[in-house]
Amino acid sequence: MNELSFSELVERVIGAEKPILLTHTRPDGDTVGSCAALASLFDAMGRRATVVSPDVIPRRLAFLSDNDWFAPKKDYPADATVIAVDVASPQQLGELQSVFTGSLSPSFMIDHHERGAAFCPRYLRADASAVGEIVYDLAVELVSRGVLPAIPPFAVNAIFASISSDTGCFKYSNVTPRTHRIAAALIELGADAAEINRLLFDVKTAEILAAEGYVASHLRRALNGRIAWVTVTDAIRDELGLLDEHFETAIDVVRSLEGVEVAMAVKESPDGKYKVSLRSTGLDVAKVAATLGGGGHVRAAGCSLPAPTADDAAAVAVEAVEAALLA
Ligand SMILES: [Mn+2]
Repeated sequence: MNELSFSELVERVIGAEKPILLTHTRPDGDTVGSCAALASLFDAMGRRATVVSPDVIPRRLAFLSDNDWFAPKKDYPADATVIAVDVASPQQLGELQSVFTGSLSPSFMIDHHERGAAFCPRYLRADASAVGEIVYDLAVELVSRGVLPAIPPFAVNAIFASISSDTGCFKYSNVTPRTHRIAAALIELGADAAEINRLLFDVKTAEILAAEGYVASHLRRALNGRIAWVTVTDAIRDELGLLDEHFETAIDVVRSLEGVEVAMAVKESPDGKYKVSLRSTGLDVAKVAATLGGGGHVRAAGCSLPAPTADDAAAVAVEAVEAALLA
């Protein structure tokens, strides 16, 4: 699969008729925010975009997705231009893999995952904290070429949200001076930074707080506390009356424990496998995840493990992390 240059990306976006934007599974603020921003840019170019997500979009992202672009569609035009956004591998398209195939196969992808697997022509910028940084450059380029008079206010906010989301509110190691420069430019353009950050990080439903409470009281540790994890099974979710989406911040609770170098959340998936999320303070967990069939970033990665129980899946992941920490 060929790698696109930035100008090739710009040409493809300008040439995209009937754009369909695909998010990745378990959609986060970057994939949703970047799709929303792109939809807004297309809208300003007089083209109606559709965003399709393989999984339900979390309610806290409703300020990005509660609009017509994200409304469910019955069928898709055969001549649509399908664009995968922040999707690192075909597996990350989930059930959309079987929908967007043949004439509806993705035309190109926009991504920032260094160890991703391209499944169509790709524009990749691994130094971007979020796909939102790329969408910002795209928006600026469309304005400077006169394709757009200005970046639409909705896109300004959605790009800010995508970057803030993937940087943990500008806290993670993926933040660069450029990340802050883009954020500053977006605030100058009118981004409501305080409100977006409040919606993304300070508002939690009672269900999410209940899930975090469960996680905080069920932490497991290994290697003198250098590794910590929690397991979340269907049975536990049922018992607590909670859904998978309520455990999205579980990994953040685990990683906040003092002394933890690698945090993991092991969650039972609908496919019967166990989805393992990994966060580290320095260890290359993308490498560890790759040995287990997954991928991601140096300090944030994941994989999906077949195992009889959550504890078995956790044991496999803990062993791999231990080996890497002691290597
Ligand atoms: Mn991302």
